[in-house]
Amino acid sequence: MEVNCVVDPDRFLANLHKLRSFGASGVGKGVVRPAYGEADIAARKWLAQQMADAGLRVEIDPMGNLFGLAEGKSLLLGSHSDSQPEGGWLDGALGVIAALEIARAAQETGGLSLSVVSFQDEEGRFGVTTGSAVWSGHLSQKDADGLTDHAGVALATARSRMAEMVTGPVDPAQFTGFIEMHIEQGPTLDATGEKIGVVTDIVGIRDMKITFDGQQNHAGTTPMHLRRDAFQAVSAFNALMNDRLQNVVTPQTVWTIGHVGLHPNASSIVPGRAVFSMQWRDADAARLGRIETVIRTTAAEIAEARGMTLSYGPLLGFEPVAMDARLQGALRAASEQIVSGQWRQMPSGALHDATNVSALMPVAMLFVPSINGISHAFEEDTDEADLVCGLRVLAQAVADLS
Ligand code: HGY
Ligand code: MN
Ligand code: MN
Repeated sequence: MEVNCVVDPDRFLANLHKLRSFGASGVGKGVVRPAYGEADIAARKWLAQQMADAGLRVEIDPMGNLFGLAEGKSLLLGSHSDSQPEGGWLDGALGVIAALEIARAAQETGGLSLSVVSFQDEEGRFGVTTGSAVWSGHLSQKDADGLTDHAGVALATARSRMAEMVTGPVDPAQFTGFIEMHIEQGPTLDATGEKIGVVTDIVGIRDMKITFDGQQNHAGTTPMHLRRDAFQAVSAFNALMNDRLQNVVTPQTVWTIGHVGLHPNASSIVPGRAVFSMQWRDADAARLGRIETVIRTTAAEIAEARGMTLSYGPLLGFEPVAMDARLQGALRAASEQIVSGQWRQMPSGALHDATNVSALMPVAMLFVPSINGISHAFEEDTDEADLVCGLRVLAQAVADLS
């Protein structure tokens, strides 16, 4: 109970704004803080100092996951502090700063044993939730190190920039569970006017790079029928795949080509190579597999018809996971106590570190509304009163669990 009385909403909001200053974009409340970049490392150094000031022991594992540890067995709270290449100020940051505030309040009260984490590369500069994927054992450090970003930089090279900060592995056995607070990043709570979403499940995801290699050539002299144009192959693949997926998907299924690299990417050159990201998400693991079959079959047909060489990067992904019943119950009870009748249970369409952590311990999540449902964009925002409401619900749930 006590911890809820001493969380300081002003300190919480001030720290959230301070974290935004690392990589602030200048557009709205946007942030540019991709994993292992200068702003990310500076933010992690600041966060480490905040954790130490809060009375927590700072440890950083070889991936750059940053922990502020309470003594003995503790409940872990947190999220991530890296951002998308163009991100908002709350995605991940909210869960980390809320955790910091509640753990600090707990230290000041001398009651609860709460630890804090900011996972590294949740936003997948190199993979999918890479930092927590390695911490949970889903991905080996060796396999992770071989992953490259869109510029061709290897994760091993990027993480070496944090090498002097690393203290060593952090043992998951010291944690009794993990709760991650996050913005919803979708339209549901904003549309209904509800204040809290208690997450029931997180969808599954698959993600891989696809490459079409054709023939680079002159854009003025090469007749259309003789071209092996890699962009035309991507375009035809996309249209055919969209058509075929209609037989497989539900209204909740989503798929995205979010990154396309054309080589050499010049107006007067028929592009010889296209490397693009293919990502799909669904709550049903079997459907994820059927979608993969459509994607691979369609890409192979396009390659054959257009004289392309087809290759794939590693298939990354996670199965759908359910949140822990006891932790969900605590979040439901705290929601009912603090925002009676103004909360709902809901699935998460976004992926979160909680998916990885669920392999190690019981996990749960709570959402606060996203204005207009916008995220992974500079416009991402939430009413500050709603942020504080989420902080209070999490603090209450944590107090009740203890
Ligand atoms: O893409 C996701 O769902 C997460 O924000 N990385
Ligand atoms: Mn996030
Ligand atoms: Mn995100």
